[in-house]
Amino acid sequence: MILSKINQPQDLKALSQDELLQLAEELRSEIIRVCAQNGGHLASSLGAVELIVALHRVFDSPRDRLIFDVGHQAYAHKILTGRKEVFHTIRQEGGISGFTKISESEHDATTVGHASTSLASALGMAIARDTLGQDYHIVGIIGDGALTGGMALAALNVIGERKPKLLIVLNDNEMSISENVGALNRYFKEYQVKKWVQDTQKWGKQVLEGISPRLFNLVDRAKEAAKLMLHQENPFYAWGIRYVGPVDGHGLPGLIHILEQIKALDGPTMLHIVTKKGKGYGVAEEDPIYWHGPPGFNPQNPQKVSKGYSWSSAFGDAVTELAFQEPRLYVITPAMREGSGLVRYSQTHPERYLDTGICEDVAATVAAGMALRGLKPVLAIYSTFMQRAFDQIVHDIAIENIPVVFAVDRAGIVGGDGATHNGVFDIAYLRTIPNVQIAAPKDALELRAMLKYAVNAKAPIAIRYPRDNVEKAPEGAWPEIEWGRWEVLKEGRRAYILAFGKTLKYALEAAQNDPEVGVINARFIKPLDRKMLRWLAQEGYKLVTSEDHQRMGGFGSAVLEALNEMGLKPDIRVLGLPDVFFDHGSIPRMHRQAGIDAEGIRKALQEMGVGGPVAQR
Ligand code: HTL
Ligand code: MG
Repeated sequence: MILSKINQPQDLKALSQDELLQLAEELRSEIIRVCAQNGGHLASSLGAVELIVALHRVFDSPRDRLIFDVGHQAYAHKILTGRKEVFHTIRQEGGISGFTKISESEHDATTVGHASTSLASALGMAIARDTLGQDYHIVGIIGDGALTGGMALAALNVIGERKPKLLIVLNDNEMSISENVGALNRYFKEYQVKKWVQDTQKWGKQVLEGISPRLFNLVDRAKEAAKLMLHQENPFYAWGIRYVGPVDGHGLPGLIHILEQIKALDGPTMLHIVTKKGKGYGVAEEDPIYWHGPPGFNPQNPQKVSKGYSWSSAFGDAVTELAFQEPRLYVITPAMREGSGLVRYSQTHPERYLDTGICEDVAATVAAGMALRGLKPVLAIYSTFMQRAFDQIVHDIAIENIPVVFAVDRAGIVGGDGATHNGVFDIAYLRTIPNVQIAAPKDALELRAMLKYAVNAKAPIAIRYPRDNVEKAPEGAWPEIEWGRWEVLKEGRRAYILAFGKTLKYALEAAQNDPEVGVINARFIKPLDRKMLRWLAQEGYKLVTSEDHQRMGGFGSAVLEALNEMGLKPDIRVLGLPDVFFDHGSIPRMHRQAGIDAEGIRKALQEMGVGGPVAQR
């Protein structure tokens, strides 16, 4: 085992070429072994193994800064930078993060999880280095998917103007989570790769000669050739960025050689490498979409497992059906077709489906444009990624009350992906925006009712639901919903729990067999059901609100504000997530820790003198 000898990246410097090749294979096995146990971003990390070995061989981390985009492809980097003993804890509670994280290792240049940040971070660091008169290398590593994001493209614009010494590695596997989209992607795929340019510029020749001519062709694999382009017509030249590539991202010796050459260059350089997502693991190469981020599996006999019927599937089924009734309905996804449950929709209604790439901001304003000109846009978006579209929601949508429907998925704590992916701010930031309405269904049937209402409404409406499974609703069922009205699920003599979405099940558990405690499905978060709230307060019921969302500024805050405005002062406790970031781990355990589960609700009731603890009943 070579890996047993590697504790720090410097240990790579002494390895022979054969040992480096063996190390890459050992890293692959370790990544597969641990992903089989814990689940994780398998295919992306397998595709970046040679790149990461080459980078650590040529550069000198942590002095040199390696900046990964998203951070989900950096597993080999984690193993090589002192974390091999804890690698098996990845994404588990108390274990290491599934992404790069500053507080976890000095080798992690940034804390990430969201896409398209690496180039801006690299630029900032390069400016800091140059301003402070320091001397080290900065490498931004960005996927072809992440390069579809406006942040990345806007950063290139500044990089091309300021021209700091900086290496950008474009790790192009032609895949985002699903097939990558966009004109730049098409350019790489169709035009540039076909166009054979063997530049005769001086150093280009040197580079060419140095590369073992590995046989490689992206478009026509039968055509064997080593490909290196150093080409003036490349679009990055227009930006003032030197472009080298495309080169084989799995040819380790060639990669090391070319990185050594580029290292000496001044100004910004983009090295375009072509990789295969899932490289080295048959099933992942064949189906990189499923194996992008699978749950655990048997490494000897890797099978796809059904993750059950999720809220995302419930949304996907509903919107697919609704689109038959609503010919102007149009669905937009910012690069999350699978995660948002839209595979079936995209096949059933391809003419009313748009994947914008990883750019939630653009997706939101595109939706606004569609709505202004007669379509009924539904933007399927994760709560955490919607943070990227805050200003677009304010400025392009809400000011003129433009009817865009937001299907907000992964609302609440998400588990293994951790702090970067938790969807725990959306209520707080949406509810302060005038005109925006927020609803949260209790089940798949209510989701259908809300969706149908929202698609025909004259206002921006967000419908939020969690990362969880849900019972399937009957096809063809489109119940009416009384918009803005809460629903009493269980009557109580002395107290009511106000909950919605995921915390409703905790509320029902907390109230079970206790005639004193009732439960209200507070499915409208904005506007609140003030009528019912007034009645509850005036009747003297004690109230507990509970939400899988930050307590600050969330649903409970909204209830307190409304009571205050109405001059009512019931005995009330507000439960929600505390003012900290929750890392990766088990969702139920984090809910327990935050005190929003049945136990926590029970405890709050007890403090108000209602009922006993769950265990005693
Ligand atoms: N939107 C934003 C702002 N950030 C993220 N991370 C996503 C959506 C979701 N997402 C990923 S990984 C990924 C997406 C869209 C695809 C990235 O493709 P890329 O890398 O080509 O950059 P590859 O997987 O190696 O091909 C995660 O949330 C992990
Ligand atoms: Mg990719």
